[in-house]
Amino acid sequence: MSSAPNQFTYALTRPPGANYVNALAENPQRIDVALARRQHGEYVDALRAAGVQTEILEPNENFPDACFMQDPAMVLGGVAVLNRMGAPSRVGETDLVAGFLRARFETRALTAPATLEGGDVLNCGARVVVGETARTNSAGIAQLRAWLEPRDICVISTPVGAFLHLLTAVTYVGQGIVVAHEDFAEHPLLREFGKVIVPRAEAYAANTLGIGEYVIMPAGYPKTNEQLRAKGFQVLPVPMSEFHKADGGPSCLSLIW
Ligand code: CIR
Repeated sequence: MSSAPNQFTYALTRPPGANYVNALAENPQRIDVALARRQHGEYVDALRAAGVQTEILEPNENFPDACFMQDPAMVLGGVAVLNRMGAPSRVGETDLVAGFLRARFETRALTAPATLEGGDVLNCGARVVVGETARTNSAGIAQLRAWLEPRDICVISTPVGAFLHLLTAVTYVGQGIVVAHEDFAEHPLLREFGKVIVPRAEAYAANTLGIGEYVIMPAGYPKTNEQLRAKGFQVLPVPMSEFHKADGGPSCLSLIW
């Protein structure tokens, strides 16, 4: 297990478009797009406060979930991985970022029958844990492993159960510490980590974004916030109600490296 902090320096973000009202959601609710855009602005402010150079792309009106930039691609071990989305309505999102990444990184693209979404990839530096979910299958995990293991990144996989993505249940905030939903916290793969345990009543707060000494988390979850502060992190709470409605949290809104 790595005890290094999450040293991210650059993030790509995309504010929600007008069609964000049609985003995928397990329990659809009415979304206030104007409020979502203001919350996205506060999220970008938090990234910048944490020292991350943050690029803001144009909203995309063809893909309602395109603000969730974590899922269609990722940068791991210096390689940009172009994912193959498991959600049919999101498949074209990878093409929206492929050109940007190809111009800057050596890239690898997942191919059929693989599916893999960034929300299933827990990046702990020298170790990556990948969730097997409705969005990410064993072929996707095998392709990722073949690219990362020669770069000395160990890829481990695990079923995730009832959560949408692995990162809905647990996020890594650096320094050997995970923020884990209490129903996932005893998972054997998390045995070696320090833990912030998120009580069921604060379940949404298990998705965070750790950047160096900072953690961006949803506002309104005091028990999780307090535990993070007690571990020495500078907590940046951001109102996220309109992203919660579409099952996305702070990590989901950035393609970060
Ligand atoms: C979806 O269902 O794909 C979006 N509504 C939410 C994606 C959240 N992304 C993430 O956890 N990385």
